Amino acid sequence: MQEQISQIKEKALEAIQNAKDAKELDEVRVQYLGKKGELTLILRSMGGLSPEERPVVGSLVNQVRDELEAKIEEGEKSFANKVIEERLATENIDVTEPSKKMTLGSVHPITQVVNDVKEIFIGMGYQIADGPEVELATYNFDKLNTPPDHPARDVQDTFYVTDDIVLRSQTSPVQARVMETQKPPIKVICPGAVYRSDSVDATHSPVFHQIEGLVIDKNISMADLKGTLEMFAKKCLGEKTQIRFRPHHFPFTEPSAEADVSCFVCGGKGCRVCKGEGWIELLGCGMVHPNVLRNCNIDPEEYSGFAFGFGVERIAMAKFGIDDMRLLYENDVRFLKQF
Ligand code: 2U9
Repeated sequence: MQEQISQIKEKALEAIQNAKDAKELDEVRVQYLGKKGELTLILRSMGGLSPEERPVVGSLVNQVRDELEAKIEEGEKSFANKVIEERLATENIDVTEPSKKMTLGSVHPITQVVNDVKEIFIGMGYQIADGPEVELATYNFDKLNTPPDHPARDVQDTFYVTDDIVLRSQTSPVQARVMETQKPPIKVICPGAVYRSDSVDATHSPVFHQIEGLVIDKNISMADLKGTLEMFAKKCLGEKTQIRFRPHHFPFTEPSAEADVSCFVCGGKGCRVCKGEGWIELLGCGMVHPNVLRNCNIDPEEYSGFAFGFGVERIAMAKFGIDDMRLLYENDVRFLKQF
């Protein structure tokens, strides 16, 4: 039997030597070392050997199997290297070949306005704050001096999740949360999506974007508000931009105002964008109501502040000459890539 094993070994080594590729090598492995391979059959037939012969033959078969496996592995490595070498010799990369054309996206007009506004206010020392879009009614309304019977709280206007939880209708609750957790001086702007129960048309959407700002410190006055917003208007819409304030009413500010800017398209002469007025409504603003300060644990005897807010879509539409808000949400790249 030992003679037979050494003949199998010689035959197998020769077959390994003559294998032309990895496939032939694998066939050799199956023929000698596979389940029904010649060497495996020897192991299986060892039952007929005497107890003295069995360990000797067993050890020899294992030795030959290890040797053949090592040779086969060596052969496999050599064939794998050959494949790589062949590829390296025949394939080459043409670094001068033009790359595949990629379609580049563009920054959405709403994001462009948000980014511009953020940059301007960061330049004036403001921080950016955000908060939940699903908000407690207390933060969206009560703390902002908007009582339970106020029309803005009607189910016709606001989306209610439960009696006490709403989709925020403004980003003001973010500022209320900032006031509760930070000590003055506070200078923040809060950009984000807000929700109102409006039907979709050219100038309304149930989801739109707002940016609100808040400044709280000692001795903050209406003069600070006017100076800040004038500077913002010039930086955002051009140095020639004029700003004017009209009295208004908001529950969370007193006094309150709306601010218009001279039309940045016609410079105030009257055109399609300003509808012949020469002025474009920009934002709402005012001095933070003492009740709001108290509701957010800030002493109105020690501190005062101003706040403002505007809709991002309205600014984007005026700035880019877009006459239908729905275009901003359709995400048609042919429209978006113009900006
Ligand atoms: C706190 C106190 C006061 C934020 C303000 C406005 C005026 C305003 C609207 C304009 C159009 C939003 O997009 S719009 O619907 N906003 O006119 N917002 S003052 O006042 C605050 C905010 C937070 C704690």
